[in-house]
Amino acid sequence: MSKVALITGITGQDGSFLAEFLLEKGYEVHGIIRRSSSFNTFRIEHLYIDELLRDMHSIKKITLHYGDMTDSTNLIRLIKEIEPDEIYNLAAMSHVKVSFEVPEYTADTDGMGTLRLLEAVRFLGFEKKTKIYQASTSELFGKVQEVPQSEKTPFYPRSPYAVAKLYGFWITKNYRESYNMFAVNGILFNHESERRGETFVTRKITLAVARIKKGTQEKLYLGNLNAKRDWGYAKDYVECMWLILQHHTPEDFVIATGEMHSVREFTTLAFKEADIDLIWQGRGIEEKGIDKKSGKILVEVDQKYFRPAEVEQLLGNPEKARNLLGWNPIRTSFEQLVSIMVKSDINLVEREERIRREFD
Ligand code: NDP
Ligand code: GDR
Repeated sequence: MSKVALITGITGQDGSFLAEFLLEKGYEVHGIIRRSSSFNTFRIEHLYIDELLRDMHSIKKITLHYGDMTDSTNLIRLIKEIEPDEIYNLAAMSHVKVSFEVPEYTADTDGMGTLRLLEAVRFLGFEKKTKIYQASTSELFGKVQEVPQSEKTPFYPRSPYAVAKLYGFWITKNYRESYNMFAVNGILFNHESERRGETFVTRKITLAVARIKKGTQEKLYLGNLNAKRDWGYAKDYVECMWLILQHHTPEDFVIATGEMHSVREFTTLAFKEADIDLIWQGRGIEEKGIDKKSGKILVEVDQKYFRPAEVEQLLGNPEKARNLLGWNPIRTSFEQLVSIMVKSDINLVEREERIRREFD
């Protein structure tokens, strides 16, 4: 009998990689998707299009269900039907800056949503059957109290998103301690990929680099170039989610590379990957990234991308995961990550251009 997994947020970056990973492991995978006026399943299309093939070869098994983290009866009904061995709670309003615009919705989805899920499992009497992974975040550390940050570092959230996730973290731990549930937090530092949402800084940069290279965009506007992050590759990180649930005791883990780079460094490297050498001139809001060869200004700073409260730097200490889970923190290096993303976006822009020309 194959194990059954339920993934909330299956249409997101991590959900799509995790679904692939679990299918490879022979799991029967269920995912919750939201009703949307336009397609939101492009990251997992290749998995459920295989449904016909799956029946022929009886290998892959993925089933999608409509639902929402704000709807507790829906969650109860789905969990009752699916009877999952493992739940991965990845659904969230995950954009830090946007959370300042929609704080109440963020609290409802990211904070209360986690409670609804835990409570559904408890209400159905699945405490002993169903393990729960909660997608916690390095944003919990926010205004950092020590460097690098580990499982023992105190939290200081700096956005409505991080405060909502703080509730998610503690309620997961509380249900573990109160009801003896296998409910655990993966405190994941930033992880990126060619499937990253286009408004997160790394993807915004790599897509702009590809468009500038191909001549379909003039400039890239960014916010805080000095912000530093511990950036890993999402495909490597989903394995950790699974490993955390396979560990013999329910424990929380920090997942990070242990390396930190600035937004400016990421930008310079991304342009370099497209054979454009950037030089930086000016300071603060006046800073500009200039093409060394042509002298053209390619990057400017725009105040609108700054946050009301910023997390200046995050650097994780992945020692516990390395020692207890056998996790190799840097499977894909920073340079490889930037290269994967730029190459993928150059291919994407070329494809878009070909299609546009065909229909012109
Ligand atoms: P994405 O933003 O790419 O995906 C978020 C997913 O949540 C999407 O499938 C989205 O659906 C779904 N979702 C949003 N709101 C709701 C709701 N109300 N009900 C049901 N589903 C909803 O995030 P990532 O894949 O990058 O991240 C996965 C999780 O990990 C998130 O919880 C995030 O906060 C957390 N995290 C991410 C890190 C990272 O660096 N990527 C680091 C640490 C934590 P739709 O497609 O319809 O919008
Ligand atoms: P983050 O990711 O806030 O760390 O949250 P994001 O890529 O949005 O920002 C990283 C840093 O870059 C700075 N920045 C910009 N950010 C964006 N989005 N757009 C810009 O133009 C820009 N210019 C500079 C930001 O100020 C910030 O300091 C991500 C999300 O995936 C969360 O869900 C997750 O919990 C954390 O990572 C870990």
